[in-house]
Amino acid sequence: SGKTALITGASRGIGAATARHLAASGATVFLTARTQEAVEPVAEAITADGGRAHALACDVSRFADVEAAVRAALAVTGRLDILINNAGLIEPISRLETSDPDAWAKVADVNIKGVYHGLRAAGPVMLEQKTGTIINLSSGAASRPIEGWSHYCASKAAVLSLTRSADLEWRREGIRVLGLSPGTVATGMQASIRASGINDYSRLAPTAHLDPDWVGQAIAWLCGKAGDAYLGEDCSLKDPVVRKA
Ligand code: NJP
Repeated sequence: SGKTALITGASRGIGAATARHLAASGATVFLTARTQEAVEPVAEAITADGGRAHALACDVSRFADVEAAVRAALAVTGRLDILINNAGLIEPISRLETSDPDAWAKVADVNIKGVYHGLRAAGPVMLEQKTGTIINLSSGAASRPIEGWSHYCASKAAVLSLTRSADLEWRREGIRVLGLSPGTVATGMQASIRASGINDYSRLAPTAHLDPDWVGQAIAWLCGKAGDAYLGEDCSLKDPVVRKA
């Protein structure tokens, strides 16, 4: 495709699968995670398969890290076409009355501020290019409470709200901002949810889990669609409050 893509949280799970599929479609991919060691093997495997991949350390809860990752991509290819704001976490899972305020805030730092940091760092570059696609990983948990998940549910609702704000401000400028809520995906995140034991998952058959590879494929497919292809998730976008030019 000749495009440049930055994927946060690409050391495993949905992010790693997305990086593989974007690279297979011809994009140069920049994979990020908190440590270089965690993300390097994924980038190396993509390169071994004939793709163009770079590994970067980037903690999305720190704006300077995210800005540096965007600058690193620009230094190599001179552009940024795709940003996948995928990094996220749910631990620790805990009912509100016993939750640790610092741990609760950490989930907000990564899941909410991390997405904002991606938008803030990539937005000016894409606005200058007048083209770009940003996909933010939200969750079905955005619209329904799950016991012990208050931090995660609140953070993913915020991701949808941020997605709407960015889409409202930037769609006319040629930038698509999409929110994706994939459902239950068989990754390390699901393993840690089950290990917490707080929710009863006994009624959920293992086949109900999506393969992260399918989700990565779907994300890469969305990124390959023409710039005016748009996937909305909320009819409230029909009547956006738009600042008069
Ligand atoms: O998660 P997992 P998934 N800065 O745990 C990274 C959403 N989602 O693939 O630094 C930067 O396998 C971490 O890297 P490392 C979900 O909420 C999931 O399941 O090496 N990166 C790793 O690469 C999340 O937003 C399901 O630990 C940070 C990655 O994030 C996204 O999909 C359902 C970081 C997490 O890999 C990916 O989830 C759904 C930080 N501070 C939405 N902290 C599902 N799995 O069922 C963590 O609807 N990472």
